[in-house]
Amino acid sequence: MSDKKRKRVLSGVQPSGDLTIGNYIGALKQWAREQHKYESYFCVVDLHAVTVPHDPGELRAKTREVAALYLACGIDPQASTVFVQSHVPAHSELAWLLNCVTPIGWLERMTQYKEKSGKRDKESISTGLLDYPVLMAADILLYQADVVPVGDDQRQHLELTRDIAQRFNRLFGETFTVPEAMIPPAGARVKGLDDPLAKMSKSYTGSDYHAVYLLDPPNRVKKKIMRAVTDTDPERKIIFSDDPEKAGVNNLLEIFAALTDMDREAVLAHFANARGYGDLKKAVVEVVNETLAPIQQRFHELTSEAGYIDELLAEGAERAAAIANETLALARENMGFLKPHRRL
Ligand code: ATP
Ligand code: LTN
Repeated sequence: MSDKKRKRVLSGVQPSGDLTIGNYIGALKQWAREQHKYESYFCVVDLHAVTVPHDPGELRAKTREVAALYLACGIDPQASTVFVQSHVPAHSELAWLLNCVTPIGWLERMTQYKEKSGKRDKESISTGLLDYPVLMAADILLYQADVVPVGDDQRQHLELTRDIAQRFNRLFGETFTVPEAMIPPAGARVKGLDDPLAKMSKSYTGSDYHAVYLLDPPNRVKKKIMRAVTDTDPERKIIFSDDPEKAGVNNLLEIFAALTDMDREAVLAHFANARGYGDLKKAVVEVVNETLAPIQQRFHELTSEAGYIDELLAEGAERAAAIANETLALARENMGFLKPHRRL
């Protein structure tokens, strides 16, 4: 195994739509905060984005956009390695090796697979959708990552990654670091503004009022949040609560807490004198817009310089491949693959 000086972090987002404040709170905000403590790798997981039907032109555009948003949200490309998953072929190859040590029952039990394949018939879902978590395990294990910062919806995939790593190590000898998930204290599962029982998700297209996107202008942010579903509680109680009836208010409070880094007590004190849900919503509009303004400005600067992002991604892929190829070689060796040898 490679001798690491600092612990490693790896995480990724799919270029499968416009990034939401759920992606920011669950993932990017933590990445930016933690990046200097670790040797950090942040990947745009384009191979994951083709597990559901996609448009090729859109995929290319979104891949660049997501990379630019990583930087706009505070990832420092000097300190962290930013790259595109498909630029490092070791991801696909390790996924194949891991496929062959992963029982299919483990994949069939995954909640995300069950939800995404749910009501559709087997002729219309790809094998890739079932195999998605094995590719994710490859992403993580290739970098011998110690820590994986993700939203709560990825907890189960992280458990599976740990199971795969342990099984491989047991079968073929110590090869992979067994990683830990890092889930944020607030906002680990931001809910849809239109439906506070469902996860806010970038690929959901059922309503214009579901998600706030990182590139939404301030007036659109305001419109969406002011229309957010709350409840008909006659007392208009502004409280954190697991009660499904209060899910809308709880979601707004979670977003507020995550973006201000305030704990629950401080948040409740802040709203102690609020007059109804209108005040709560206005306060959330304000912090969301304050968070997004510098991100959007930086995004426009980064993307106005032609070729800058592509160059950075090419450099990132070289750095990433150096680590990934080392792990892949070890996995191949331990699994018993013959190396190619030429007679001199
Ligand atoms: P899709 O709708 O295409 O499945 P998504 O919006 O769920 O996408 P992913 O690319 O699957 O986003 O996830 C990227 C990261 O963002 C992951 O770490 C995930 O846990 C986190 N994340 C996504 N949605 C939320 C959310 N609503 N709340 C908190 N974290 C989230
Ligand atoms: N499955 C993740 C995206 C993802 C990922 C990863 C996250 C793919 N590979 C490696 C962390 C580490 C999701 O958020 N849906």
